[in-house]
Amino acid sequence: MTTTLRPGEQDVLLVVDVQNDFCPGGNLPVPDGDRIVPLVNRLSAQFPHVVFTQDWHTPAHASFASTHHKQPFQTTPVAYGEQVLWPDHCVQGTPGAEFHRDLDVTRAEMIVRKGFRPGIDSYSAFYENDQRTTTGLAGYLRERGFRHVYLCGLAFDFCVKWSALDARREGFQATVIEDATRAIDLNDSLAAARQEMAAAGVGLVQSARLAA
Ligand code: VGL
Ligand code: ZN
Repeated sequence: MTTTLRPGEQDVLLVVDVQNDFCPGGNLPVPDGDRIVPLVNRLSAQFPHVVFTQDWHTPAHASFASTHHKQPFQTTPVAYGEQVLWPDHCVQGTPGAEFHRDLDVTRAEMIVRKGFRPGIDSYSAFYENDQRTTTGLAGYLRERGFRHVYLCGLAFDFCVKWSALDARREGFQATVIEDATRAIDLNDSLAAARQEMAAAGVGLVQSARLAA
């Protein structure tokens, strides 16, 4: 028998990148990305505290294939390692960067924007891809007294994974609510993400575990 999880004052729900460009019809669609929206809304009503992230790139961002005159989904070496080159997505101020229209953000206590430095990508809500430039989220969460970060959103194998790993690195407990995520699954990135998260002590639960 598994126990029911009852989110309390030390728990925060982190809703990652539920934006138009990551949904079908967007520029970097995650398969069925929009299907999680009703569940994410339900979860954000269940948690006493909710934080959202928003991928928020400059035009001609370094993570865009077009910037390098390359095809999307290739990788290229950059100062901080290998960078996957993505289709242009979540450009600041464009419709693709907006939250999905049905996403309920009314209970957002904080919205973290990331990836706004032209030369560096940021998958994680905590650190940009150089793993040193901070978004300030860890300090915010600590100052608020949170101990346990629950994650949902898009995409499981990129921004959710990196955020969960960095939450652990920053000393938080981290649990991904799996059915409230969807994956891109590029070159087996889904299986790799599961392994990396398990090795880092990131928990994986289904939303049914949470008290209604
Ligand atoms: C994401 C690729 C590029 C994500 C963001 O939200 O998972 N993936 N930018
Ligand atoms: Zn991005």
